[in-house]
Amino acid sequence: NSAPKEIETDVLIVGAGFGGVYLLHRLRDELGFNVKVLEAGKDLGGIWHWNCYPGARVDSPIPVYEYSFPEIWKTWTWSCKYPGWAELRKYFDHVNERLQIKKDVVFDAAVVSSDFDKQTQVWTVKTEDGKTAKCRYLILATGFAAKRHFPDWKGLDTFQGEMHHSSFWPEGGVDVSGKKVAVIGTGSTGIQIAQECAKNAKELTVFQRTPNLCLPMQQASLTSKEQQERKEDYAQFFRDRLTTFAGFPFDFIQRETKDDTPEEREKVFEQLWEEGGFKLWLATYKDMLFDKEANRHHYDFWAKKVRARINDPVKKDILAPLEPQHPFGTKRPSLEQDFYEMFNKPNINVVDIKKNPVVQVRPNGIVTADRKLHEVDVIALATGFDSVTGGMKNMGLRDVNGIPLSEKWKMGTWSHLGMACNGYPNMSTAFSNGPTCVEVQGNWIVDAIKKMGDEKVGSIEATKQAEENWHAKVQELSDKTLFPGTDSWYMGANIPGKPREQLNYAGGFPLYQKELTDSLDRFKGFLVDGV
Ligand code: NA7
Repeated sequence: NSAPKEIETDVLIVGAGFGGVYLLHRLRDELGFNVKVLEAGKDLGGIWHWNCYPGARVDSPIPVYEYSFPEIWKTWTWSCKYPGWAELRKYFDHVNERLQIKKDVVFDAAVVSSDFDKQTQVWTVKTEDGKTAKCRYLILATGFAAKRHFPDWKGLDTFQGEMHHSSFWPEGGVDVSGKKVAVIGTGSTGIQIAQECAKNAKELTVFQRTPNLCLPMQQASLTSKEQQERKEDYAQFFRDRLTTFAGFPFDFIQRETKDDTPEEREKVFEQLWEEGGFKLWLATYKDMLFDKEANRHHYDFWAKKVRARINDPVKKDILAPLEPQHPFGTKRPSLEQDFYEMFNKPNINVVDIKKNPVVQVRPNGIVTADRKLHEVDVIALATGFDSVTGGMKNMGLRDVNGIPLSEKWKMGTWSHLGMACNGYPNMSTAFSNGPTCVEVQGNWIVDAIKKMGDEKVGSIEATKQAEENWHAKVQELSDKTLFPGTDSWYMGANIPGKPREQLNYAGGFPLYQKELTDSLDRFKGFLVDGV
C-alpha cells in the first residue's frame, strides 16, 4: 500500500461506505477541510464492497437508497427497483468519478487503536499495517454490520467442504452446481443466498432458527426514460423521505387496525402486499408495532398468504407457522422473490434448528439434536453480525483516560444521540448505513463542525448526564412498542452475552431530527472546550 505511513489531517473518517463517502465530500468540498478516510477493505462501498454473496441485493427501493447529491442522481441510472451488489459497486465507481473520492481514501487500513491527547486535542489513530493518522475530528462511519458473527458450534473448523460467512464470500463466487448446500440463518442474507443457490445446487437445506416473516419484493426493471421523468420530482422526494417515520416514501396509516372492519382490513392488507416491499411493515395501521391484537391481525394475514405458496405441510409449518414465534415486524423482515415457492422442489429442504439445534459440525456435514447428519459440500454462514456496536467495540478505541470503548459499553451502549460519547471529544459515529440515516447524521456532524469553527470551539464531548438521558429515552421509546420482547439484533439479543437493550431509535426520523437540531442549539448535552 503506497499511502504514507504518517497522515495528518483535520478530519479522519473510518469507513468508505455510504456514510464515509458522504462526509468526505461534504466536509472536504463544501467546508474546505483536509479530510482522509481509512478503509479496511480494498474499495469504496462499505457493505457493498464486502457483500458479494449470491443474490446480495438492497431491499430499500431506489431512489430511497441513493445519495441526494444532484450531481450524482442526475447522471446515474439504475436497471431495477432493488439493485444487486454488482450494480451498487458500479454506483460507487460513478460517485468516485464525479466527486474524486478515492484520492483521499487509504485502503487496506484496518484501525486497531485510537487515543486522544487532552493537551493538544488531537486523536492518534493506528492501523493494522503500521500507519499512524493524527486528526482533530474523528468520525466512525463503520456501519452497523462491521463485525461478523459466527456460531460457536463444536467442530465448525473441522468441516472439509467449502464454508464462507456471507460477508467473506469469495469474489469469484462459489460454483454450487451438483453440490449439496447448507444455508445457516434466515435473516435477509440467508433468504437471498438460499434463493440463488436453489437455482443450481443439487440439494439445498436451509437451517432456520426463527422464521423470517418475509414480504414480497415485487422487483421491477426500470427504463432510463421512466427514471428520467421521475427525476423532476427527486429534489422534493429527498426532502420528503426525511419526513416519514422510517425514511421511506410512505408512512403508517393514521388509523388503528380496529378502526376498520375485517373486510376493510383485508383490503388494506391485500393492497400493501401487492405493492410489496416494506409496505405491510411500515405503511400499515399505526398501532401494528404497539398493540398485540393489531399485530396478530398482520401476522395472520402474512401466514395465510405465505402458507398458500408452500405445498408440503411440514415445510409450511416450519416456514410460516400458524402461531407466531414473535410479533410481526419486531425482527427485520426480508424481501423475497420466490423464497417460498422454491421449497416446493423436492431437493430444497428446511430444518427447524430451534426444535433440533445443531450439536456438531463434522468434516462432511452438520449434525442436529435428533442425531441426523445432514451431509453437505458447501456451508453458507448467514449468521449475521454483532450489529450496531460490534464494529466500534472491536477497533481498539480508548477514551481520554485510556479506558477502552469495549469496557465502557460492556453493560450497555452509552452515547448521546447515538453519535457522541463521554470521554471521546470530537468523535462522532454514524450508526446506520442506509443513505437516509447517513445523510441525517452526516448533516448533524457537518453542522456541528461548522458551528465549532464559527464559535471558536476547540472540542465538544457528550456529558455523562446526556448519555444517561439518551439511553433512557431510547429504551422508553422502545418499551412502548412490541420490540423488546423479541430476540433480535435490534435488541442485541442475537449475540450470546451481549446486553439486552434497544440499539435503535424507535421514535422515527422527524423526532430524531428534532433531537439533533435541538442539540446544536448551544451544544446541549456537550462539554464545550475552547480552542
Ligand atoms: P441477521 O438478520 O442477524 O440473521 C442472522 C440469521 O442467522 C438469523 O436467522 C439467526 O437466527 C441465525 N443465526 C445466528 N446465529 C445462529 C446460531 N448460533 N445458530 C443458528 N442460527 C443462528 O443477519 P443478516 O446478515 O441476514 O442480515 C443483517 C442485516 O443486513 C439485515 O437486517 C439487513 O438490515 C441487512 P435467529 O433469527 O437469531 O433465531
